[in-house]
Amino acid sequence: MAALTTNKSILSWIDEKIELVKPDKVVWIDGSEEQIEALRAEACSTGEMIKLNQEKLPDCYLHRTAVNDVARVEGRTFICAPTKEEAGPTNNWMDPAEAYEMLYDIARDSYKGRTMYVIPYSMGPIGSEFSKVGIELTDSIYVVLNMVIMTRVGKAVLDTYGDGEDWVRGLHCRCEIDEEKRYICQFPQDNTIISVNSGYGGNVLLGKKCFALRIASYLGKNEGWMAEHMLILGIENPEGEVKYVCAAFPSACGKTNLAMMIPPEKYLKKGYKVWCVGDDISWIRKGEDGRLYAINPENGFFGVAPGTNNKSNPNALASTMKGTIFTNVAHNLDDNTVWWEGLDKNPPANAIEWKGNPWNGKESEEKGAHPNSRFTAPAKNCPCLSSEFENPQGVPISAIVFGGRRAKLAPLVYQSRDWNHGVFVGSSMASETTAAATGAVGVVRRDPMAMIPFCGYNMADYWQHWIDIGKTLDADKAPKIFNVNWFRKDDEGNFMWPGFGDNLRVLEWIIDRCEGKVDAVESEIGYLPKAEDINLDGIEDEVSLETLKSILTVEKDLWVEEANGIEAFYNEKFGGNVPAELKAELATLKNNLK
Ligand code: GTP
Ligand code: SPV
Ligand code: MN
Repeated sequence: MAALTTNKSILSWIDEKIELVKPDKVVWIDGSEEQIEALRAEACSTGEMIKLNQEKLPDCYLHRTAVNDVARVEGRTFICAPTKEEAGPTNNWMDPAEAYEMLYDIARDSYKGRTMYVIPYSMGPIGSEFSKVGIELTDSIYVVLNMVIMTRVGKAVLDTYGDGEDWVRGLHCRCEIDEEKRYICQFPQDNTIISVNSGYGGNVLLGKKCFALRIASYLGKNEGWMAEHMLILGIENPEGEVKYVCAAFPSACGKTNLAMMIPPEKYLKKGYKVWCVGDDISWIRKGEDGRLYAINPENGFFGVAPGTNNKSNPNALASTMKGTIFTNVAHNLDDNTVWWEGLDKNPPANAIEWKGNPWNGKESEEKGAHPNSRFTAPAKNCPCLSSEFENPQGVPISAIVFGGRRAKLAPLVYQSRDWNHGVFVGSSMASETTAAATGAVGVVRRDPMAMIPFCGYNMADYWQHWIDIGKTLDADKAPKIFNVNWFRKDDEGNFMWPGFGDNLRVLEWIIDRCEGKVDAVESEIGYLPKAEDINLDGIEDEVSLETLKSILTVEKDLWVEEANGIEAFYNEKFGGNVPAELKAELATLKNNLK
Protein backbone atom coordinates (compact mmCIF):
# COMPACT_ATOMS: atom_id res chain seq x y z
CA MET A 1 0.00 0.00 0.00
CA ALA A 2 1.29 3.44 -0.92
CA ALA A 3 2.69 5.58 1.86
CA LEU A 4 0.48 8.46 2.99
CA THR A 5 3.35 10.92 3.23
CA THR A 6 6.55 11.98 1.51
CA ASN A 7 8.12 13.03 4.83
CA LYS A 8 11.61 11.51 4.58
CA SER A 9 12.23 11.15 8.31
CA ILE A 10 8.99 9.23 8.67
CA LEU A 11 9.55 7.00 5.65
CA SER A 12 13.12 6.09 6.52
CA TRP A 13 12.24 5.29 10.12
CA ILE A 14 9.40 3.04 8.99
CA ASP A 15 11.72 1.29 6.49
CA GLU A 16 14.17 0.55 9.29
CA LYS A 17 11.43 -0.87 11.45
CA ILE A 18 10.08 -3.01 8.58
CA GLU A 19 13.58 -4.41 8.18
CA LEU A 20 13.61 -5.20 11.91
CA VAL A 21 10.21 -6.77 12.52
CA LYS A 22 9.60 -8.23 9.02
CA PRO A 23 5.85 -7.87 8.53
CA ASP A 24 4.10 -9.78 5.74
CA LYS A 25 2.28 -6.62 4.79
CA VAL A 26 2.20 -2.89 5.62
CA VAL A 27 -1.10 -0.98 5.92
CA TRP A 28 -1.30 2.78 6.42
CA ILE A 29 -4.26 3.88 8.49
CA ASP A 30 -5.95 6.67 6.53
CA GLY A 31 -8.80 7.21 8.97
CA SER A 32 -11.55 6.38 6.46
CA GLU A 33 -14.77 4.77 7.62
CA GLU A 34 -14.39 1.98 5.00
CA GLN A 35 -10.97 1.03 6.30
CA ILE A 36 -12.11 1.07 9.91
CA GLU A 37 -15.13 -1.07 9.06
CA ALA A 38 -12.96 -3.58 7.21
CA LEU A 39 -10.59 -3.83 10.18
CA ARG A 40 -13.49 -4.39 12.58
CA ALA A 41 -14.75 -7.20 10.34
CA GLU A 42 -11.31 -8.75 10.19
CA ALA A 43 -10.88 -8.58 13.97
CA CYS A 44 -14.24 -10.27 14.41
CA SER A 45 -13.35 -13.01 11.93
CA THR A 46 -10.27 -13.95 13.98
CA GLY A 47 -12.00 -13.67 17.37
CA GLU A 48 -9.90 -10.66 18.41
CA MET A 49 -13.13 -8.72 18.84
CA ILE A 50 -16.76 -9.67 19.31
CA LYS A 51 -19.46 -7.67 17.58
CA LEU A 52 -22.12 -6.70 20.12
CA ASN A 53 -25.88 -6.26 19.70
CA GLN A 54 -26.01 -3.62 16.96
CA GLU A 55 -29.49 -2.45 17.84
CA LYS A 56 -28.68 -1.76 21.48
CA LEU A 57 -25.00 -0.92 21.01
CA PRO A 58 -24.36 0.18 17.41
CA ASP A 59 -20.72 -0.11 16.28
CA CYS A 60 -19.74 -1.49 19.70
CA TYR A 61 -17.32 -4.36 20.24
CA LEU A 62 -15.92 -6.47 23.05
CA HIS A 63 -12.29 -7.48 23.45
CA ARG A 64 -10.62 -9.69 26.04
CA THR A 65 -6.92 -9.22 26.68
CA ALA A 66 -4.68 -12.04 27.86
CA VAL A 67 -5.34 -12.85 31.52
CA ASN A 68 -1.78 -11.80 32.42
CA ASP A 69 -2.13 -8.47 30.63
CA VAL A 70 -4.88 -6.37 32.21
CA ALA A 71 -3.24 -3.19 33.53
CA ARG A 72 -0.25 -0.91 33.23
CA VAL A 73 2.95 -2.55 34.41
CA GLU A 74 4.82 0.12 36.32
CA GLY A 75 7.63 -2.23 37.29
CA ARG A 76 8.37 -2.87 33.62
CA THR A 77 8.07 0.74 32.45
CA PHE A 78 11.39 2.49 31.83
CA ILE A 79 12.65 5.97 31.15
CA CYS A 80 15.69 5.43 28.95
CA ALA A 81 17.41 8.79 29.43
CA PRO A 82 21.20 9.06 28.95
CA THR A 83 21.79 8.89 32.71
CA LYS A 84 19.93 7.37 35.65
CA GLU A 85 19.99 10.78 37.30
CA GLU A 86 17.91 12.24 34.45
CA ALA A 87 15.23 9.57 34.90
CA GLY A 88 15.28 10.28 38.62
CA PRO A 89 14.60 8.21 41.72
CA THR A 90 10.92 7.48 40.99
CA ASN A 91 11.42 5.97 37.51
CA ASN A 92 12.93 2.72 36.37
CA TRP A 93 15.93 3.48 34.20
CA MET A 94 17.76 1.63 31.48
CA ASP A 95 20.74 2.79 29.47
CA PRO A 96 19.36 3.78 26.03
CA ALA A 97 21.89 1.75 24.00
CA GLU A 98 21.30 -1.35 26.09
CA ALA A 99 17.54 -0.82 25.98
CA TYR A 100 17.50 -0.50 22.18
CA GLU A 101 19.57 -3.62 21.81
CA MET A 102 17.38 -5.66 24.13
CA LEU A 103 14.14 -4.36 22.64
CA TYR A 104 15.30 -4.89 19.06
CA ASP A 105 16.21 -8.48 19.97
CA ILE A 106 12.68 -9.00 21.22
CA ALA A 107 11.09 -7.17 18.28
CA ARG A 108 13.22 -8.78 15.58
CA ASP A 109 11.08 -10.77 13.10
CA SER A 110 8.12 -10.51 15.49
CA TYR A 111 5.72 -9.32 12.75
CA LYS A 112 6.37 -12.41 10.60
CA GLY A 113 3.01 -13.66 9.39
CA ARG A 114 1.44 -10.43 10.65
CA THR A 115 0.51 -7.03 9.27
CA MET A 116 2.20 -3.78 10.22
CA TYR A 117 -0.33 -1.00 10.71
CA VAL A 118 1.09 2.49 10.41
CA ILE A 119 -1.01 4.91 12.46
CA PRO A 120 -0.36 8.63 11.92
CA TYR A 121 -2.02 10.52 14.76
CA SER A 122 -2.28 13.94 16.31
CA MET A 123 -2.44 14.61 20.03
CA GLY A 124 -4.61 17.72 20.16
CA PRO A 125 -6.74 19.19 17.36
CA ILE A 126 -5.04 18.70 13.98
CA GLY A 127 -2.91 21.72 13.19
CA SER A 128 -3.24 23.45 16.58
CA GLU A 129 0.02 24.98 17.78
CA PHE A 130 -0.58 23.04 21.01
CA SER A 131 -0.71 19.73 19.14
CA LYS A 132 1.97 17.13 18.47
CA VAL A 133 2.17 14.37 15.88
CA GLY A 134 3.05 10.73 16.42
CA ILE A 135 3.39 7.58 14.33
CA GLU A 136 2.56 4.29 15.98
CA LEU A 137 3.50 1.02 14.32
CA THR A 138 1.51 -1.91 15.64
CA ASP A 139 0.63 -5.48 14.75
CA SER A 140 -2.70 -5.30 16.58
CA ILE A 141 -6.01 -4.32 15.00
CA TYR A 142 -7.35 -3.75 18.51
CA VAL A 143 -4.68 -1.07 19.00
CA VAL A 144 -5.55 0.53 15.66
CA LEU A 145 -9.25 0.67 16.47
CA ASN A 146 -8.59 2.10 19.94
CA MET A 147 -6.19 4.73 18.60
CA VAL A 148 -8.82 5.72 16.04
CA ILE A 149 -11.14 6.54 18.95
CA MET A 150 -8.58 7.99 21.37
CA THR A 151 -6.66 10.26 18.96
CA ARG A 152 -7.10 12.10 15.65
CA VAL A 153 -5.90 9.59 13.08
CA GLY A 154 -5.25 9.50 9.36
CA LYS A 155 -4.04 11.26 6.26
CA ALA A 156 -5.10 14.74 7.36
CA VAL A 157 -2.57 14.53 10.21
CA LEU A 158 0.31 13.95 7.80
CA ASP A 159 -0.89 16.48 5.23
CA THR A 160 -1.01 19.18 7.91
CA TYR A 161 2.30 18.13 9.45
CA GLY A 162 4.43 18.22 6.29
CA ASP A 163 8.18 17.67 6.54
CA GLY A 164 8.95 18.10 10.23
CA GLU A 165 11.17 15.73 12.18
CA ASP A 166 9.92 16.27 15.72
CA TRP A 167 7.15 13.66 15.50
CA VAL A 168 7.06 10.95 18.16
CA ARG A 169 8.19 7.50 17.08
CA GLY A 170 6.21 4.59 18.54
CA LEU A 171 6.80 0.89 17.94
CA HIS A 172 4.44 -1.64 19.45
CA CYS A 173 5.02 -5.39 19.08
CA ARG A 174 2.59 -7.83 20.63
CA CYS A 175 5.13 -10.66 20.35
CA GLU A 176 3.89 -13.51 22.57
CA ILE A 177 2.38 -11.36 25.36
CA ASP A 178 5.13 -12.78 27.54
CA GLU A 179 5.08 -11.07 30.96
CA GLU A 180 8.76 -11.79 31.47
CA LYS A 181 9.66 -9.95 28.28
CA ARG A 182 7.15 -7.12 28.63
CA TYR A 183 8.75 -3.68 28.45
CA ILE A 184 7.31 -0.21 28.05
CA CYS A 185 10.29 2.02 27.24
CA GLN A 186 10.35 5.77 26.68
CA PHE A 187 13.41 7.49 25.16
CA PRO A 188 12.58 11.14 25.84
CA GLN A 189 15.73 12.47 24.16
CA ASP A 190 14.83 10.55 20.96
CA ASN A 191 11.07 11.19 20.94
CA THR A 192 10.75 7.42 20.89
CA ILE A 193 8.56 4.80 22.55
CA ILE A 194 8.95 1.02 22.26
CA SER A 195 6.39 -1.30 23.82
CA VAL A 196 6.66 -5.07 23.58
CA ASN A 197 4.71 -8.12 24.79
CA SER A 198 1.52 -6.37 25.89
CA GLY A 199 -1.88 -5.69 24.40
CA TYR A 200 -3.37 -3.67 27.29
CA GLY A 201 -4.45 -0.03 26.85
CA GLY A 202 -2.04 2.12 28.80
CA ASN A 203 0.88 -0.07 27.71
CA VAL A 204 0.11 -0.04 23.98
CA LEU A 205 -2.03 2.97 23.03
CA LEU A 206 1.19 4.88 22.71
CA GLY A 207 -0.43 8.30 22.24
CA LYS A 208 -1.81 8.17 25.76
CA LYS A 209 0.44 7.78 28.81
CA CYS A 210 3.68 7.03 26.93
CA PHE A 211 3.51 10.09 24.65
CA ALA A 212 1.00 12.58 26.08
CA LEU A 213 2.51 12.28 29.58
CA ARG A 214 5.97 10.67 29.67
CA ILE A 215 7.43 12.09 26.46
CA ALA A 216 5.33 15.27 26.60
CA SER A 217 6.29 16.12 30.20
CA TYR A 218 9.92 16.09 29.07
CA LEU A 219 9.11 18.22 26.01
CA GLY A 220 7.13 20.59 28.22
CA LYS A 221 10.06 21.03 30.56
CA ASN A 222 12.28 22.05 27.63
CA GLU A 223 9.66 24.11 25.81
CA GLY A 224 8.07 25.89 28.77
CA TRP A 225 4.71 24.12 29.09
CA MET A 226 3.25 21.28 31.15
CA ALA A 227 1.81 17.84 30.44
CA GLU A 228 -0.34 16.70 33.35
CA HIS A 229 -2.50 13.74 34.43
CA MET A 230 -5.51 16.04 34.75
CA LEU A 231 -9.12 16.23 33.71
CA ILE A 232 -10.50 19.55 32.47
CA LEU A 233 -14.06 20.61 33.20
CA GLY A 234 -16.10 23.77 32.78
CA ILE A 235 -18.64 24.87 35.37
CA GLU A 236 -21.37 27.12 34.01
CA ASN A 237 -23.25 29.19 36.57
CA PRO A 238 -26.87 30.32 36.16
CA GLU A 239 -25.63 33.59 34.61
CA GLY A 240 -24.00 31.56 31.83
CA GLU A 241 -20.39 32.23 32.87
CA VAL A 242 -18.08 29.22 32.53
CA LYS A 243 -15.04 28.69 34.75
CA TYR A 244 -12.54 25.94 33.98
CA VAL A 245 -10.85 23.65 36.47
CA CYS A 246 -8.05 21.11 35.95
CA ALA A 247 -7.81 18.26 38.43
CA ALA A 248 -5.10 15.64 38.97
CA PHE A 249 -6.15 12.44 40.72
CA PRO A 250 -4.21 9.16 40.46
CA SER A 251 -5.47 6.37 38.21
CA ALA A 252 -8.95 5.12 39.10
CA CYS A 253 -9.47 7.94 41.61
CA GLY A 254 -12.32 9.78 39.95
CA LYS A 255 -11.16 11.95 37.02
CA THR A 256 -13.62 10.62 34.45
CA ASN A 257 -16.42 10.81 37.00
CA LEU A 258 -15.69 14.40 37.98
CA ALA A 259 -15.15 15.51 34.38
CA MET A 260 -18.63 14.34 33.34
CA MET A 261 -20.59 14.86 36.52
CA ILE A 262 -24.23 15.80 36.53
CA PRO A 263 -25.01 18.58 39.01
CA PRO A 264 -27.29 17.76 41.95
CA GLU A 265 -31.01 18.32 41.34
CA LYS A 266 -31.10 21.69 43.12
CA TYR A 267 -28.15 22.99 41.13
CA LEU A 268 -29.74 21.86 37.86
CA LYS A 269 -32.90 23.74 38.77
CA LYS A 270 -30.90 26.89 39.40
CA GLY A 271 -29.28 26.53 35.98
CA TYR A 272 -25.82 25.10 36.73
CA LYS A 273 -24.16 23.03 34.00
CA VAL A 274 -20.93 21.05 33.85
CA TRP A 275 -19.01 20.68 30.59
CA CYS A 276 -16.34 18.08 29.94
CA VAL A 277 -13.21 19.16 28.07
CA GLY A 278 -11.08 16.15 29.06
CA ASP A 279 -11.01 13.26 31.52
CA ASP A 280 -7.38 12.20 31.83
CA ILE A 281 -4.66 14.40 30.33
CA SER A 282 -4.08 18.16 30.08
CA TRP A 283 -1.45 20.06 28.14
CA ILE A 284 -1.12 23.45 29.76
CA ARG A 285 0.64 26.61 28.66
CA LYS A 286 0.56 30.33 29.25
CA GLY A 287 -1.63 32.32 26.88
CA GLU A 288 -1.08 35.82 25.57
CA ASP A 289 -3.22 37.29 28.33
CA GLY A 290 -0.92 35.80 30.97
CA ARG A 291 -3.33 33.10 32.13
CA LEU A 292 -2.77 29.35 31.87
CA TYR A 293 -4.68 27.56 29.10
CA ALA A 294 -5.30 23.82 28.85
CA ILE A 295 -6.16 21.49 26.00
CA ASN A 296 -7.12 17.86 26.15
CA PRO A 297 -4.77 16.13 23.68
CA GLU A 298 -7.05 13.08 23.43
CA ASN A 299 -10.14 12.46 21.32
CA GLY A 300 -11.86 9.78 23.39
CA PHE A 301 -12.22 8.31 26.85
CA PHE A 302 -10.45 5.16 28.05
CA GLY A 303 -12.56 4.89 31.17
CA VAL A 304 -12.87 2.47 34.07
CA ALA A 305 -16.04 0.40 33.53
CA PRO A 306 -16.81 -1.00 37.02
CA GLY A 307 -18.83 1.43 39.10
CA THR A 308 -20.06 3.32 36.01
CA ASN A 309 -23.85 3.44 36.05
CA ASN A 310 -26.80 5.65 35.38
CA LYS A 311 -26.59 7.23 38.78
CA SER A 312 -22.81 7.58 39.29
CA ASN A 313 -21.95 8.74 35.77
CA PRO A 314 -24.82 8.82 33.26
CA ASN A 315 -22.75 10.87 30.79
CA ALA A 316 -20.00 8.26 30.70
CA LEU A 317 -22.58 5.52 30.27
CA ALA A 318 -24.26 7.44 27.45
CA SER A 319 -20.84 7.89 25.83
CA THR A 320 -20.47 4.11 25.60
CA MET A 321 -23.73 3.48 23.75
CA LYS A 322 -22.19 3.64 20.25
CA GLY A 323 -18.82 3.28 18.57
CA THR A 324 -17.27 1.93 21.76
CA ILE A 325 -14.80 -0.88 22.44
CA PHE A 326 -15.26 -2.65 25.77
CA THR A 327 -12.25 -4.45 27.21
CA ASN A 328 -12.38 -7.21 29.85
CA VAL A 329 -16.00 -6.73 30.86
CA ALA A 330 -18.57 -9.56 31.10
CA HIS A 331 -20.42 -10.62 27.94
CA ASN A 332 -24.16 -11.09 28.42
CA LEU A 333 -25.06 -13.90 26.02
CA ASP A 334 -28.82 -13.45 26.33
CA ASP A 335 -28.86 -10.18 24.42
CA ASN A 336 -25.22 -9.92 23.28
CA THR A 337 -24.47 -6.88 25.44
CA VAL A 338 -21.98 -6.18 28.20
CA TRP A 339 -22.10 -6.02 31.98
CA TRP A 340 -19.76 -5.03 34.79
CA GLU A 341 -19.88 -4.82 38.57
CA GLY A 342 -21.80 -1.73 39.60
CA LEU A 343 -23.65 -1.30 36.28
CA ASP A 344 -26.93 -2.43 37.85
CA LYS A 345 -28.15 -4.92 40.42
CA ASN A 346 -29.07 -7.43 37.76
CA PRO A 347 -26.00 -9.42 36.67
CA PRO A 348 -26.65 -11.75 33.74
CA ALA A 349 -26.99 -15.45 34.50
CA ASN A 350 -25.98 -16.57 31.04
CA ALA A 351 -22.70 -14.83 30.44
CA ILE A 352 -18.96 -15.11 29.79
CA GLU A 353 -16.67 -13.49 32.35
CA TRP A 354 -13.67 -11.33 31.46
CA LYS A 355 -11.31 -14.30 31.24
CA GLY A 356 -13.56 -16.03 28.71
CA ASN A 357 -15.21 -18.66 30.92
CA PRO A 358 -18.97 -19.30 31.25
CA TRP A 359 -20.32 -17.23 34.13
CA ASN A 360 -23.57 -17.04 36.05
CA GLY A 361 -23.58 -13.59 37.59
CA LYS A 362 -26.55 -14.43 39.79
CA GLU A 363 -24.72 -17.24 41.56
CA SER A 364 -21.02 -16.86 41.02
CA GLU A 365 -18.72 -15.39 43.65
CA GLU A 366 -16.26 -14.49 40.91
CA LYS A 367 -16.24 -11.10 39.26
CA GLY A 368 -17.72 -10.80 35.78
CA ALA A 369 -15.56 -7.84 34.76
CA HIS A 370 -11.94 -7.22 35.70
CA PRO A 371 -11.67 -4.32 38.22
CA ASN A 372 -9.61 -2.46 35.59
CA SER A 373 -11.93 -3.31 32.69
CA ARG A 374 -12.40 -0.30 30.44
CA PHE A 375 -14.48 1.32 27.72
CA THR A 376 -12.94 3.21 24.81
CA ALA A 377 -15.55 5.76 23.79
CA PRO A 378 -15.42 8.66 21.30
CA ALA A 379 -15.44 12.06 23.04
CA LYS A 380 -18.10 13.27 20.63
CA ASN A 381 -20.56 10.81 22.19
CA CYS A 382 -20.44 12.61 25.53
CA PRO A 383 -23.68 14.54 26.15
CA CYS A 384 -21.83 17.18 28.20
CA LEU A 385 -18.84 17.60 25.88
CA SER A 386 -17.68 21.22 26.03
CA SER A 387 -18.15 23.45 22.99
CA GLU A 388 -14.47 24.32 23.59
CA PHE A 389 -13.34 20.72 23.07
CA GLU A 390 -11.86 21.49 19.63
CA ASN A 391 -10.64 24.98 20.54
CA PRO A 392 -7.00 24.97 19.39
CA GLN A 393 -6.09 27.53 22.08
CA GLY A 394 -7.63 25.55 24.92
CA VAL A 395 -9.55 26.96 27.87
CA PRO A 396 -8.36 29.38 30.61
CA ILE A 397 -7.82 27.68 33.96
CA SER A 398 -9.19 29.23 37.16
CA ALA A 399 -8.24 26.46 39.57
CA ILE A 400 -5.96 23.45 39.76
CA VAL A 401 -7.16 20.68 42.04
CA PHE A 402 -5.08 17.82 43.43
CA GLY A 403 -6.66 14.84 45.10
CA GLY A 404 -6.27 11.25 46.12
CA ARG A 405 -7.93 8.34 47.77
CA ARG A 406 -7.31 8.66 51.50
CA ALA A 407 -9.58 6.93 54.00
CA LYS A 408 -8.15 9.13 56.76
CA LEU A 409 -6.33 12.43 57.18
CA ALA A 410 -6.87 14.50 54.03
CA PRO A 411 -9.86 16.85 54.45
CA LEU A 412 -12.68 17.08 51.93
CA VAL A 413 -11.11 20.24 50.51
CA TYR A 414 -8.52 22.88 51.37
CA GLN A 415 -6.83 25.68 49.49
CA SER A 416 -3.13 26.35 49.31
CA ARG A 417 -1.86 29.74 50.44
CA ASP A 418 -0.21 30.51 47.10
CA TRP A 419 1.32 28.86 44.01
CA ASN A 420 4.45 27.49 45.70
CA HIS A 421 2.44 26.12 48.60
CA GLY A 422 0.13 24.55 46.00
CA VAL A 423 3.11 22.90 44.31
CA PHE A 424 4.13 21.57 47.72
CA VAL A 425 0.63 20.14 48.22
CA GLY A 426 0.85 18.45 44.80
CA SER A 427 4.36 17.15 45.45
CA SER A 428 3.30 15.54 48.72
CA MET A 429 0.10 13.91 47.45
CA ALA A 430 -0.50 10.34 48.50
CA SER A 431 -3.21 7.90 47.52
CA GLU A 432 -4.26 4.29 47.94
CA THR A 433 -3.18 2.19 44.97
CA THR A 434 -5.86 0.87 42.57
CA ALA A 435 -6.34 -1.88 39.98
CA ALA A 436 -5.22 0.49 37.19
CA ALA A 437 -1.70 -0.84 37.63
CA THR A 438 -0.57 -4.38 38.46
CA GLY A 439 0.45 -4.91 42.09
CA ALA A 440 -1.14 -4.51 45.51
CA VAL A 441 -4.36 -2.48 45.77
CA GLY A 442 -5.22 -0.16 48.68
CA VAL A 443 -1.69 0.65 49.81
CA VAL A 444 -1.05 4.35 50.48
CA ARG A 445 1.85 5.62 48.39
CA ARG A 446 3.20 9.05 47.53
CA ASP A 447 2.04 10.04 44.06
CA PRO A 448 3.12 13.64 43.38
CA MET A 449 0.67 15.41 41.07
CA ALA A 450 -0.73 11.91 40.24
CA MET A 451 2.34 11.67 37.98
CA ILE A 452 4.48 9.05 39.70
CA PRO A 453 3.94 6.52 36.87
CA PHE A 454 3.98 9.16 34.13
CA CYS A 455 6.72 11.73 34.67
CA GLY A 456 9.29 11.34 31.87
CA TYR A 457 12.24 12.81 33.77
CA ASN A 458 13.57 13.48 37.26
CA MET A 459 10.62 14.31 39.50
CA ALA A 460 12.69 16.88 41.42
CA ASP A 461 13.29 18.74 38.14
CA TYR A 462 9.59 18.41 37.38
CA TRP A 463 8.77 20.11 40.69
CA GLN A 464 11.26 22.82 39.83
CA HIS A 465 9.49 23.25 36.49
CA TRP A 466 6.20 23.79 38.35
CA ILE A 467 7.88 26.41 40.55
CA ASP A 468 9.42 28.07 37.50
CA ILE A 469 6.10 28.22 35.64
CA GLY A 470 4.63 29.88 38.74
CA LYS A 471 7.33 32.54 38.62
CA THR A 472 6.14 33.57 35.16
CA LEU A 473 2.53 34.09 36.33
CA ASP A 474 1.15 37.27 37.87
CA ALA A 475 -0.48 36.45 41.21
CA ASP A 476 -3.91 37.58 40.00
CA LYS A 477 -3.64 35.42 36.84
CA ALA A 478 -2.23 32.23 38.36
CA PRO A 479 -4.79 29.48 38.97
CA LYS A 480 -5.52 28.93 42.65
CA ILE A 481 -4.44 25.48 43.85
CA PHE A 482 -6.62 23.17 45.97
CA ASN A 483 -6.61 19.65 47.38
CA VAL A 484 -9.69 17.43 47.64
CA ASN A 485 -10.48 13.98 49.03
CA TRP A 486 -13.80 12.32 48.11
CA PHE A 487 -12.76 9.09 49.80
CA ARG A 488 -12.76 9.68 53.57
CA LYS A 489 -14.18 6.68 55.44
CA ASP A 490 -15.73 6.31 58.88
CA ASP A 491 -14.69 3.61 61.34
CA GLU A 492 -17.12 1.16 59.72
CA GLY A 493 -15.48 1.71 56.34
CA ASN A 494 -18.32 3.74 54.80
CA PHE A 495 -17.60 6.74 52.61
CA MET A 496 -18.38 9.91 54.58
CA TRP A 497 -19.00 12.11 51.53
CA PRO A 498 -21.54 11.11 48.84
CA GLY A 499 -19.17 12.10 46.02
CA PHE A 500 -19.94 12.01 42.29
CA GLY A 501 -22.42 14.79 41.32
CA ASP A 502 -22.37 16.13 44.86
CA ASN A 503 -18.71 17.01 44.36
CA LEU A 504 -20.05 20.10 42.58
CA ARG A 505 -20.79 21.46 46.05
CA VAL A 506 -17.06 21.47 46.70
CA LEU A 507 -16.23 22.85 43.25
CA GLU A 508 -18.66 25.69 43.91
CA TRP A 509 -16.65 26.65 47.00
CA ILE A 510 -13.45 26.39 44.96
CA ILE A 511 -14.78 28.74 42.27
CA ASP A 512 -16.10 31.14 44.90
CA ARG A 513 -12.65 31.22 46.48
CA CYS A 514 -11.09 31.97 43.09
CA GLU A 515 -13.45 34.91 42.75
CA GLY A 516 -12.93 36.12 46.30
CA LYS A 517 -16.62 35.55 47.06
CA VAL A 518 -16.25 33.47 50.22
CA ASP A 519 -14.08 33.55 53.35
CA ALA A 520 -12.05 30.65 54.64
CA VAL A 521 -10.47 29.52 57.86
CA GLU A 522 -6.71 29.65 57.94
CA SER A 523 -5.27 26.39 59.28
CA GLU A 524 -1.91 24.67 59.64
CA ILE A 525 -2.24 23.11 56.18
CA GLY A 526 -3.94 25.93 54.26
CA TYR A 527 -7.39 27.49 53.95
CA LEU A 528 -10.34 25.34 54.97
CA PRO A 529 -13.98 26.10 54.21
CA LYS A 530 -16.30 27.07 57.01
CA ALA A 531 -18.66 24.09 57.16
CA GLU A 532 -21.68 26.31 56.52
CA ASP A 533 -20.12 27.47 53.24
CA ILE A 534 -20.37 24.00 51.72
CA ASN A 535 -23.91 23.79 50.43
CA LEU A 536 -25.67 20.67 51.78
CA ASP A 537 -29.10 21.63 50.43
CA GLY A 538 -30.72 18.35 49.39
CA ILE A 539 -28.22 16.00 51.07
CA GLU A 540 -28.79 16.90 54.73
CA ASP A 541 -30.00 13.32 55.29
CA GLU A 542 -26.81 11.85 53.88
CA VAL A 543 -24.26 14.24 55.39
CA SER A 544 -24.89 15.88 58.73
CA LEU A 545 -23.22 19.19 59.54
CA GLU A 546 -21.30 17.28 62.19
CA THR A 547 -19.92 14.79 59.64
CA LEU A 548 -19.02 17.64 57.31
CA LYS A 549 -17.18 19.40 60.12
CA SER A 550 -15.28 16.24 60.93
CA ILE A 551 -14.00 15.94 57.35
CA LEU A 552 -13.03 19.60 57.37
CA THR A 553 -10.84 19.29 60.43
CA VAL A 554 -7.05 19.11 60.61
CA GLU A 555 -6.23 16.20 62.89
CA LYS A 556 -2.97 17.45 64.27
CA ASP A 557 -1.34 14.24 65.43
CA LEU A 558 -2.04 12.57 62.07
CA TRP A 559 -0.68 15.61 60.24
CA VAL A 560 2.51 15.56 62.28
CA GLU A 561 2.97 11.98 61.10
CA GLU A 562 2.14 13.07 57.56
CA ALA A 563 4.70 15.87 57.62
CA ASN A 564 7.30 13.36 58.78
CA GLY A 565 6.27 11.06 55.95
CA ILE A 566 6.67 13.85 53.42
CA GLU A 567 10.08 14.70 54.85
CA ALA A 568 11.17 11.07 54.62
CA PHE A 569 9.92 10.90 51.02
CA TYR A 570 11.81 14.05 50.09
CA ASN A 571 15.02 13.05 51.85
CA GLU A 572 15.16 9.36 51.12
CA LYS A 573 14.20 9.63 47.47
CA PHE A 574 15.55 12.99 46.41
CA GLY A 575 18.16 14.03 48.96
CA GLY A 576 19.47 17.47 48.09
CA ASN A 577 17.50 17.76 44.83
CA VAL A 578 14.19 18.93 46.29
CA PRO A 579 13.65 22.57 45.21
CA ALA A 580 14.42 25.04 48.01
CA GLU A 581 10.90 26.47 47.72
CA LEU A 582 9.38 23.08 48.58
CA LYS A 583 11.75 22.50 51.50
CA ALA A 584 10.68 25.89 52.82
CA GLU A 585 7.02 24.90 52.49
CA LEU A 586 7.69 21.69 54.40
CA ALA A 587 9.43 23.68 57.14
CA THR A 588 6.40 25.98 57.33
CA LEU A 589 4.05 23.03 57.66
CA LYS A 590 6.13 21.48 60.43
CA ASN A 591 6.32 24.80 62.19
CA ASN A 592 2.55 25.35 61.90
CA LEU A 593 1.96 21.96 63.48
CA LYS A 594 4.16 22.64 66.51
P1 GTP B 1 -8.06 6.50 35.20
O1 GTP B 1 -8.83 6.36 33.93
O2 GTP B 1 -7.44 5.21 35.65
O3 GTP B 1 -7.07 7.60 35.16
O4 GTP B 1 -9.16 6.75 36.37
P2 GTP B 1 -10.04 8.02 36.80
O5 GTP B 1 -9.24 8.91 37.67
O6 GTP B 1 -10.67 8.62 35.60
O7 GTP B 1 -11.15 7.35 37.74
P3 GTP B 1 -12.72 7.12 37.49
O8 GTP B 1 -13.48 8.41 37.38
O9 GTP B 1 -12.89 6.14 36.40
O10 GTP B 1 -13.14 6.46 38.87
C1 GTP B 1 -12.56 5.28 39.36
C2 GTP B 1 -13.38 4.67 40.44
O11 GTP B 1 -13.60 5.62 41.49
C3 GTP B 1 -14.76 4.22 39.98
O12 GTP B 1 -15.01 2.95 40.51
C4 GTP B 1 -15.69 5.23 40.55
O13 GTP B 1 -16.95 4.70 40.80
C5 GTP B 1 -14.98 5.71 41.82
N1 GTP B 1 -15.31 7.12 42.13
C6 GTP B 1 -15.22 8.17 41.28
N2 GTP B 1 -15.62 9.33 41.87
C7 GTP B 1 -15.98 8.99 43.13
C8 GTP B 1 -16.48 9.75 44.26
O14 GTP B 1 -16.68 10.97 44.20
N3 GTP B 1 -16.69 9.06 45.40
C9 GTP B 1 -16.48 7.71 45.49
N4 GTP B 1 -16.71 7.11 46.65
N5 GTP B 1 -16.02 6.96 44.46
C10 GTP B 1 -15.77 7.59 43.30
C1 SPV C 1 -4.60 5.27 34.04
O1 SPV C 1 -4.20 4.19 34.49
O2 SPV C 1 -4.32 6.37 34.58
C2 SPV C 1 -5.45 5.30 32.84
C3 SPV C 1 -5.60 4.08 32.08
O3 SPV C 1 -5.97 6.35 32.47
S1 SPV C 1 -4.19 3.69 31.15
O4 SPV C 1 -4.43 4.09 29.78
O5 SPV C 1 -4.02 2.26 31.24
O6 SPV C 1 -3.05 4.41 31.66
MN1 MN D 1 -5.44 8.05 33.89
